[in-house]
Amino acid sequence: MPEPHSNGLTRRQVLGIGGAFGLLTTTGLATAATLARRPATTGGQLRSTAQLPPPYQVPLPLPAVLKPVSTDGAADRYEIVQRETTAEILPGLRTPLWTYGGSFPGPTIEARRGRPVTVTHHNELPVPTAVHLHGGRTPAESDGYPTDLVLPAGWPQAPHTMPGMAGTDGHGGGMGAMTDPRAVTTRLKRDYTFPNDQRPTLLWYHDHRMDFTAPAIWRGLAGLYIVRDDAEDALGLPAGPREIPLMIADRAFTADGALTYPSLDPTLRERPGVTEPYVAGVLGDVILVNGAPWPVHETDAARHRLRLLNASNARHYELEARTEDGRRLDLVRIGADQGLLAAPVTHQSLPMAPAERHDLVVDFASAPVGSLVRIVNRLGSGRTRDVMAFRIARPATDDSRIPPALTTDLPDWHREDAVRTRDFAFRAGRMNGGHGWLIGGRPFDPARPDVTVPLGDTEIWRLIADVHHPVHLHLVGFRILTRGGKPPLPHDAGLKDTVSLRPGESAEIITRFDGYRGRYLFHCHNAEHEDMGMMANLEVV
Ligand SMILES: [Cu+2]
Repeated sequence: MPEPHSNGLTRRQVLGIGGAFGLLTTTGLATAATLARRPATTGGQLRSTAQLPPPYQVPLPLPAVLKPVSTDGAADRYEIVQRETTAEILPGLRTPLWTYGGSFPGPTIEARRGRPVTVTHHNELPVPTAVHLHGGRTPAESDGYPTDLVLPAGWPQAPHTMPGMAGTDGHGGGMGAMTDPRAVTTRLKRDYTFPNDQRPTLLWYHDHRMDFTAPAIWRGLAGLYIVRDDAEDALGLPAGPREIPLMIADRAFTADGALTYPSLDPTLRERPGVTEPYVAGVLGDVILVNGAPWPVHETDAARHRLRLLNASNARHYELEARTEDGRRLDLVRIGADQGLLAAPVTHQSLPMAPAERHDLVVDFASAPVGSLVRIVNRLGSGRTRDVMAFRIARPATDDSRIPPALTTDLPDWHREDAVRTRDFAFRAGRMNGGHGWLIGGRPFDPARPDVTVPLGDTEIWRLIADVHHPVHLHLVGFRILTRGGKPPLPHDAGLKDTVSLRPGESAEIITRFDGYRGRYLFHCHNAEHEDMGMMANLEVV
């Protein structure tokens, strides 16, 4: 990792950025021509052999809200059993899944700001797991560090050695034998406590096991988590049945309905990584929303609050809402990854990288009753252009509103507040003789300190990418200061926890490292990149 250095553009910083670009041209992965094309996505697409349904036939499922097992005292307690099951995703076929509580997506947890939640996760899956609440301001012991594993019954106890880490080689191979003396493993179950001392927003929980996060999420280990507070409730935004969470994820299916994924070791026990065509990311050819293929949702001709999450491993979207007569409805963005914007921003289309969230209000009042409003992905082709549709079933009264001022509690960090600046290059490289994805030239090593920050310090991080890399910081939200050396784009507004770097692009972000001391992470949220090394330690001291 580069040494921290004082603020201001030094000669060394300029050379550091230049060096990153210099290396791009030698990897062969991101030549000048590739960068000029700005490929819409990064990864290889699997092809389903299952019979796929036509679009807009399957009803949109709404994930069940989990009931607490107790609400006594100062916290709400929940239980989730991680277990294998099957579900009907494609009509007439059963799909084996790994689930939180028997469904994909897992059950939604509804939390109130400032009221702690404890979730006891029971691992009945055949492999170790770790649960991370993405976007959570979470104490380190509950943050789901990738070696803080919950071991299933019968898994050999080896607290200081990563299971299956030894003897990997070749393309997409693992990180070689490594140990993590700080790992805190548990057997069968673990309590995760979330203080919810944070701005209200849509979070998501997902598996974060070392080396195997991507296939575990692909098999179904993802669920929604919503933090609310009184101030947001009082805004008069569309609510109740007109507030709809939408978890978008692509998958691919074999003829018998099973998920397909190009793991080198399909048991996910020994050897991490994917086969060569997919090392840049795994894309599916079926778009699921809340676990259903190209679903349709019948609703009122009124304003709706759509709470979008891109839970795909590697697929990027650029979303539009189109009426049957070819109009694009306004996407009024009211919130980012980390909660409400200061004021709404109207978009015609919105890009969405893996793990990003958008909080939108869309008004269906102008769509004729009986017509469809389609949500389409401008970056898709063929069937991956379709995402889902709303069928406008009935006229309706609408007393919702979009206040011109949404919140005043956004952090107000300025460049001059930063006590240091750090540079990180996210790019392809060699790892254990195979293909890897590196931060600052190095693959992830849980035992190596990468970034150490005193609690309360404000820093600017300068990030640069070769191909698409959605960069995510645990613990903190940040603001985007610049993108490609220019002011941020309209969709960069608000408090973020994931910034989508486009091919060849740099960005500057600013954050204050407050909350909790301990061991956290930052990483690429292309899940395949993450599994193949693109992760680093962030220690708050
Ligand atoms: Cu990446």
